[in-house]
Amino acid sequence: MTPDNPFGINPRDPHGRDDILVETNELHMPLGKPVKMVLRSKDVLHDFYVPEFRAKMDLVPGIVTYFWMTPTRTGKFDILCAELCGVGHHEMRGTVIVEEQPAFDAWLAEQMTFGQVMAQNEAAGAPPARPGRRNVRGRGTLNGDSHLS
Ligand SMILES: [Cu+2]
Repeated sequence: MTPDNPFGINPRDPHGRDDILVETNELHMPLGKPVKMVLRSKDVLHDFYVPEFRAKMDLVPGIVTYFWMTPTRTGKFDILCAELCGVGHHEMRGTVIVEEQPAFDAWLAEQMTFGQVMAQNEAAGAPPARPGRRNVRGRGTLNGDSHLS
């Protein structure tokens, strides 16, 4: 994981090419489908918290933490950091969007795979693993499960 490869995906691994990269603070979830939140921190202790979910989990540097949930109603929900993590703590906000499967599928179809990002960057002479402007909205990968990193 580097500034030029924020997801830490090995560009030489063909199995990573179909990973869908979502670099945003907007987290989409399909209604009624179980989601595994896989959480990592690159710097200090944080805490992923969505009050309406009645669930939160620490993000601990060097450890992968997780929890499972199944969204039961559609809507937009605030994501908060529930750990006083530093001077940027008040800016650590995001949004969960729980939507019906067709809306989720349409959103997912707009996201680029790692292979597409590498091809786009190669054509532009940019670092191969760096998501382009189209996807620069936050952090996370989605490939079956949802991940925040
Ligand atoms: Cu914080």
